[in-house]
Amino acid sequence: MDNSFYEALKAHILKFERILITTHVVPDADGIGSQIALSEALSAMGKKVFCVNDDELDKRYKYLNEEKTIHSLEEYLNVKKDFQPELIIVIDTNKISRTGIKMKQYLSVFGEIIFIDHHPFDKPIENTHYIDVKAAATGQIIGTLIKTMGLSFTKNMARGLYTAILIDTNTFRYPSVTNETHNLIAELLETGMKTTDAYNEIYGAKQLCNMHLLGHILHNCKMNKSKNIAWITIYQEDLEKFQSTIEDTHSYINNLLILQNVKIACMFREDGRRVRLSMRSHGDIDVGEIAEELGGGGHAHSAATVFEVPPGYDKDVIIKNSLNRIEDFLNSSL
Ligand SMILES: [Mn+2]
Repeated sequence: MDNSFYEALKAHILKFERILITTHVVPDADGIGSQIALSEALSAMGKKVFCVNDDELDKRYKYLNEEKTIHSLEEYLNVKKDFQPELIIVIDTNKISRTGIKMKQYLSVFGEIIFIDHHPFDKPIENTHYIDVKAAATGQIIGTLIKTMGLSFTKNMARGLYTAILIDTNTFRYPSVTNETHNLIAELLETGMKTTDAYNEIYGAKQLCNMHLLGHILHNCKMNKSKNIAWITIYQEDLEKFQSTIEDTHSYINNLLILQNVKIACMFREDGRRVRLSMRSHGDIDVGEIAEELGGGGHAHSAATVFEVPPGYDKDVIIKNSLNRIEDFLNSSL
């Protein structure tokens, strides 16, 4: 994105003194790391900033929030005192509805809202939606914005932004990774931040039971006849048997992309009366498109949706039907 994008974004934000930064519900490291880095940058410029999310952070992301920069909405309402935001910044999503039910309701009284995001959006509104779909992560946009503000990165900002980009690119594996991404990473590392700290926190904190669950799930991995779609299914009973939670299975899908000729990888996860579907793809296959058709959304190479399972319906039938639609979609894309 050209410089004018960042200059406009910077000018927009710096008009305000009291700023609230939020992200999508069930936030990932891109949202959280971006919130932390932007909040530190704006505080350094003398702004009063609160980072507020619909819910508490998942335990696996707590290490990013050592300084307790991010509050749940409930916590924030208790500690904010007379703080009244003049500007709301929504990060890593472009719809207010994605901030969560409680957050959306709280934000509904504020007029000045901007979105900083890299997800595709049909009708971005000028001066409201600062969207760069080419950015590998929202963390990359925030990193460039901080540089545009003339600030130097701190180690804490670097860890947040590095983790944001690491997670959103599946450890630098997606085609969204460019020279701009790596140039920014180089600057982040100049702060003395250790790549292994981020990597080990995110990927290296598994329990043995979780390793056994991964083995069990991958053992049951399936492919279609053409061997270009691979999928795994994780049922509630698997989680119970291996004393794991649905959060532990977050990155399992990435293992499927190493299969020869695979174009789309799918992971179905049973979550109460829902089935969560995550998809990854190689090459020109845009799984964001099929995810949208199935009621969800995402990027070209990483997308997701959720199916509600009505009473009396069989989850496996829902899985089979969606696989058929994904296969039709793939055949029409090849
Ligand atoms: Mn993102």
